[in-house]
Amino acid sequence: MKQETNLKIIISGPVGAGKSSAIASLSDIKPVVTDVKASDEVSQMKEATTVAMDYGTINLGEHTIHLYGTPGQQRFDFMWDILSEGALGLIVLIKHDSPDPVGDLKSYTDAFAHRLDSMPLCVGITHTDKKPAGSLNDYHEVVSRWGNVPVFTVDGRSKKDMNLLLMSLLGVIEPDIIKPLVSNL
Ligand SMILES: Nc1nc2c(ncn2[C@@H]2O[C@H](COP(=O)(O)OP(=O)(O)OP(=O)(O)O)[C@@H](O)[C@H]2O)c(=O)[nH]1
Ligand SMILES: [Mg+2]
Repeated sequence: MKQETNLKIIISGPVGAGKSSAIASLSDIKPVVTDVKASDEVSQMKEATTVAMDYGTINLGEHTIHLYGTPGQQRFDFMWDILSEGALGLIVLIKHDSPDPVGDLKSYTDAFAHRLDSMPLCVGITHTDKKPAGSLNDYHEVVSRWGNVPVFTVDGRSKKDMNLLLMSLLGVIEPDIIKPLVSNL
């Protein structure tokens, strides 16, 4: 009998990058969300923000991918490490139309740096429909210390885009399991 495997993937990145949207578009189950009405400066940007985590799953036969989204806000950063325990890969989503998106990628990858020597990383640049991305070189440069890290423009609301990004990560972790995902494209 084939061994069932559970793969834990983390999605992190700043407020409004599209982490909750991404988990909702990828998950086979209704995602678990912990969004609450935003207070403070976040309320000027969006109505609700994640305070603990998002959770969704993708069933791939004998493999189950467990997706955990972190809160974007820095004040909940204690959750980032708790959620990352045992994770096999990290997706960082960056909101391209923010004031300093390259700086955001630096600070979010720095926060996970202690895990990134053993945990593959990929990067999704969102909101490029609002502000065209042009070259992604500046983003690539930030993550070059971890080797050939995939950096794609994605829309967090698009299952197709998010599947592609997830596949680029899983291709590094478990190349065999991405076949069923290809049929979702
Ligand atoms: N225009 C545009 N909107 C997007 C994109 N990705 C996500 N959104 C929207 O951006 C808003 C914020 O998305 P969320 O998924 O709540 O962001 P989050 O990263 O979970 O944010 P926090 O939980 O507050 O950290 C939602 O209205 C999404 O529908 C994108 O690529 N382009
Ligand atoms: Mg969220």
